[in-house]
Parts: sequence; C-alpha cells; structure tokens
Amino acid sequence: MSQFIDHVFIEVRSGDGGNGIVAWRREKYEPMGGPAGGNGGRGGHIYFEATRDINTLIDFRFKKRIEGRIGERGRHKGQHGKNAEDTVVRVPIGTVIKDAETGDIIADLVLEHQRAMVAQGGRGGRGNTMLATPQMRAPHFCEPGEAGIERKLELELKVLADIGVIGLPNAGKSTLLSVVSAAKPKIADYPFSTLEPQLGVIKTKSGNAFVMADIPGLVEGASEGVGLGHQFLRHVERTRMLIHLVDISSEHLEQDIDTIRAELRLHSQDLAALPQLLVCNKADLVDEEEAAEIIKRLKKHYKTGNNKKQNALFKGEEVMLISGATRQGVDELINVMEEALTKLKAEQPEPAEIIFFDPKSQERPDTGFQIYRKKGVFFVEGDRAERLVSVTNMRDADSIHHMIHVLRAMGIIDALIAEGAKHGSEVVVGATTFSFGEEFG
Ligand SMILES: Nc1nc2c(ncn2[C@@H]2O[C@H](COP(=O)(O)OP(=O)(O)OP(=O)(O)O)[C@@H](O)[C@H]2O)c(=O)[nH]1
Ligand SMILES: [Mg+2]
Repeated sequence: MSQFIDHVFIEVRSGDGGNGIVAWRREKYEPMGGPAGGNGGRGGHIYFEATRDINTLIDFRFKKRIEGRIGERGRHKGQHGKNAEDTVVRVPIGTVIKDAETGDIIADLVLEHQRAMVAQGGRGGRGNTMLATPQMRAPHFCEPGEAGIERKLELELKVLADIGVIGLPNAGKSTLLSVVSAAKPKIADYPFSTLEPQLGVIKTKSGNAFVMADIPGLVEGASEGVGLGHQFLRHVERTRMLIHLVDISSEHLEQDIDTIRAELRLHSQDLAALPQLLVCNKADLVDEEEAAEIIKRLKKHYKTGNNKKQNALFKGEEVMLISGATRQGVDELINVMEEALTKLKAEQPEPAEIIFFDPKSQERPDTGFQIYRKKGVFFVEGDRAERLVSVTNMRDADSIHHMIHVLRAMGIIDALIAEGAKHGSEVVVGATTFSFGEEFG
C-alpha cells in the first residue's frame, strides 16, 4: 500500500455493428421471392465494473487497448444477426474514469458491482428486407453496421480509506499511521513533511483489517486553497469516519481544533457530518494529571457526549489520549475505531448495482472522412464510407445508385469535386477503385 493514486491511460473501442445482408426468399413455388436479408446484430458495448477482487490498475500497464466484439451479420430468411456480447472491464473499487481528451469525469466507481458504460456498440446495418419500399420492392443493397466508438480514457485509482486522519501539520498523523500499520511514512519535526495522502492497513487482533489514510496539509485557509489539504479532502470524503488528531502540548489547543473543524465545514458539510473522534496525541509531553484535566475540559467544551450518534459509536470515548511515540493508548484507539467501523459498515450496506451511462458513450464520429490526392488518384478515408462500399454489390446498378446517394448525402461527392476530381478520375474508397463520373459521379 504505498502508492495512493494509481494512474493509467487506455483506449477503448466498442464493437462495430454487424452488416446487413442481401438475400432472397427461395420457396418451393416461388423460386425468386422477395428480399430476405436480415439486419446485422448490435456491436458489444464496453462497460467498466468495480470489483473487490482487484486492488490495482497494474493489469492496464499491459492492456492498453480494449476492443468490443463485432455484431453478427444479418442472416438469411430475414433473421437478424445476434447482438455481440458486451465487454465488462473489471477495475478496483475506487476507480475514477475520465475522458482523457476533455478531462471530464465519466464515472466514479465506489461501490461493488457499480458499472459505467463508456462506449456503446454500433447498431447493426439493415438487411435488404428492411430496406424494401413500395418504390423499390427488391433492393440489392444493404447497410453496413455502424462503427464502434473509440475513446481515450484515463483511469485513476483512489483507494478508499475507512478512516481519515486529519489534523494540523506536525500533530503526529504520520507517526500514528506508522505505529498502527506497516506504512513507513516520512516523519519529521517540521510542518508539511507529508506531501501526499498516505495509506496504511490496520490489522486488528480479532482479524479485521481496515484502511487508514493520513490526509496532510490541512491548515487555516485550506478551503480557499492554502496548503494542499483542500485537494486531499476529496479522498476523505469517501471515508466512513475521521480521526482528528491534535497535539495536546499545544498552547492553543481549542484554537487548533476549531481551525480544522472550520476548514472541514467550509469544504463540505457532508464531510463535517462524518463521525469524528478527537484524539489528543503526544501524551508523553504533558504530565498525567494535566492531560486528564485537558481531556475533561475538551469533553465539556465540545459537549461530545451530547451527540447521540457519536456517543453510540464511540461509547463516551469522543476524546481520547494517546502517544504515537510511546504507543500509550494506541491499542484502545484501535479497538474504538474497529467497533465504530463495524457499526458503520452494518448501517450502510452497499447498494447492489448502479449503472452510469455517459452520454458521450453514444457519440459517433462515424460520418467523418478525409480526402487526399496522390499522383492524380483521390483517396477517401473514413469509417462509414469504407463500410458502405464494402457492403455494396458493385455488379448491381440499384446498389451503386444507393451507395452514391448515401455518399452524396455525406458530402463526399461535393468534397471530391472541390478537390479537383473530374470525369474519369480514379477514386479509391477502402479496397475499391472507381472511375469518377461513371459509376461514381
Ligand atoms: N513527543 C512526541 N512526539 C511526537 C509524537 N507523535 C509525533 N511526534 C513528533 O512530532 C513531529 C511531527 O510528527 P509527524 O508524524 O511527522 O506529524 P504529521 O502530523 O504527520 O506532520 P505533517 O506531515 O507535517 O503534517 C515529529 O518530530 C514526531 O516525532 C508523540 O506522541 N510524542
Ligand atoms: Mg506527516
């Protein structure tokens, strides 16, 4: 548990729709019946799903591109091709998915089984059955399947901590983390020695394990951007409870406490409403009696015992005394946290499944094309144009007519003319070469 934020860039492409087909009814007494080509099936969607079974994004270091399955092509007798199976990419709970091009957050997967669709599969193309009209009862053409959606994504793993430790710089947060877990954070006798949130796993005697995060950098003005604490508070927003650590030897203890509490409230009401345990650290620096006085004073001042919910969680231990240096009170603190967390987890069962649909998962830059000229030959590049040509029957005049109609509607014919294509110019679309103005004009 060293790295707090795990981070990768990947590409996804949903499955292309299956092509429609051209087919004809062949019945005993009707040798050449009407059109019978079915539609292609839908291409596979791409989903991301959060799971407990994975803890890192390390798999994506080698799996940089994920492609959805292609829909089945249409079948004979007017039957549609099968939709492709969707692709479900499993990621750890706590994965934030962003559009790498815009930086927009697509989904923040914080719950087990939570899903987000990031790219919708292409629709299947229509077969000639569906394309028949009263004017053209027997079309010899069909539609290509729609292209899949291609996206660049950024995945970021923000590990979810059960407990967030907040407190002024130098309060001893890193020291506490290092004594309750195997984490080895930097500890130093000056403020801001920790620059990024640190995580540690606390293993309790009864065999439970929970994650504690040290959230550094909270100071007065943090909610206005002073220090680094503000951006780190995002991480604590997902924790179930907070430990507010203070240095009991401070000469202005109440002021220290109020500063942090005020920053919390300014940042987010939800955060301020989390169960919070006030823990006085550095007990070894004051004598026992003095410490007991201070605890009494704080309990009275903050009337912690009056908060029923807190009370139920912490059983009158709303202000605790520890020393990270000598480990005094640390085992009791672990017990209190464990009990409170067990209750909190039981109170907030996780919803079974939530699905996000990103509207952008349906945006198809499908109609885009490019024309370039090389040694007098015109090349048309573009997914939809190439697919269209690939499903067109070049021996059938109606089909070619339909293809040209669609290419014209896409603006490709005009663009070729603008580029200088003339009667007889060679035009290459995908794997097919045309003579402009004859089949193609
Ligand atoms: N005497 C005493 N010193 C402590 C105790 N806990 C921490 N310290 C000291 O206090 C100083 C700050 O401790 P850290 O754990 O680095 O404090 P922090 O809250 O992580 O500080 P930042 O990362 O700067 O926000 C260090 O010199 C620690 O050795 C304690 O219980 N008793
Ligand atoms: Mg620290």
